[in-house]
Amino acid sequence: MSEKKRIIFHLDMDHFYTAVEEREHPEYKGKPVIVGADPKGGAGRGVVATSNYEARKAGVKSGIPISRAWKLCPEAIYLPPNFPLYIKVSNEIMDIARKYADKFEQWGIDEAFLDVSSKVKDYAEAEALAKQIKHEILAKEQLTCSIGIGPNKLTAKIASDYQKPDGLTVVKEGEVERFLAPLPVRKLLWVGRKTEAKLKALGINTIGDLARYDPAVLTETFGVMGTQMHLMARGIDRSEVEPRTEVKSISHETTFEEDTDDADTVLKALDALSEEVCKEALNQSLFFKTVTVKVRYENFETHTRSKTLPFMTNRQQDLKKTAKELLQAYLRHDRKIRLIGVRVSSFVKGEKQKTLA
Ligand code: TTP
Ligand code: CA
Repeated sequence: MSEKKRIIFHLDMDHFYTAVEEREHPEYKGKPVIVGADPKGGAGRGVVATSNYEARKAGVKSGIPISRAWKLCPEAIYLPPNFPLYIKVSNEIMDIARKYADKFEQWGIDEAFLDVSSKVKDYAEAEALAKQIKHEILAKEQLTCSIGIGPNKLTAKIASDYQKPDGLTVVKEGEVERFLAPLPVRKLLWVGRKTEAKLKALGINTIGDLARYDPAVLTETFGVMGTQMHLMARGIDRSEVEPRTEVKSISHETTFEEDTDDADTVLKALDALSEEVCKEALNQSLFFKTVTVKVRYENFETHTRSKTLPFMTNRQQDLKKTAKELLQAYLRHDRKIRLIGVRVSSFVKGEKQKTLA
């Protein structure tokens, strides 16, 4: 049975939070801009959410401590995140993109997959359509995005990242393996730093190295993930663009003013985070099943633990209890904690009236 040919887009906004800030404040244009925790003159303890390309040139990127950003780029404009604004802009962009697709899947705040298979008859038409989407977003929102086009989600996602900012990369069916081969394995979805190190130890650096590797050995070493990785390296991905509730997870985290091993302080902060997360889930009428806590110790060693509940909930007491259970193992007298976080996921969209529980 021959499979139906698909054409998939992945759209990703360029340096999203800082791009929105630059749009709102044209005087920031051309200067390094960093959105994240308060740097407090170098003593701040949170992290960078994102930075514009000028700040990236100085080495400042998402996730690094804000104190490090301050060292690298003290002259940057530092801004706290304005989530309500980013969410509003995100919704407007998604509404623009959605209408071009047969099937649409929002992925995070500033990314989306579009299945446009029935809208275009070949890759030339696909490219023209992508230009039209980019044009409409620029005209209406004064923001640029990068779009990747390919025969599946995996290829489209990697292609959107290939030329940034304001990029458009087309990878036709039949060109996928050649496109992927020279890229580092890290570019494959789900390949984290630990897996990357293990692959390097096997002499696998590029996606091409992985594609040529004996799949039996990969499966033996990495289990199901090894089989999956080998398929991905060959550009094979049959997953569908799935319309779903836009939000995949809701999370909040906090960095303590001082590293602490005081259980009361940590648990109090954990309760406050659980309350914030629950409020957001309620606002969006979402019920969750999976709870994850994150702990970062003073030496930056970071752990996460999750639990999937046997029921859907959006009640504060359920989240508080589960988060506490998960965190217990990390409360130790010999180790101080720097940061904790709470995340909920596995959502189901609820009826409005049920959310008042
Ligand atoms: P990304 O799409 O990963 O990054 P970006 O849009 O800032 O930059 P790029 O041009 O490379 O796509 O994330 C989208 C937004 O999500 C980003 O603007 C800020 C937020 N974010 C965080 O808050 N923390 C993080 O660690 C990351 C990676 C992103
Ligand atoms: Ca982005």
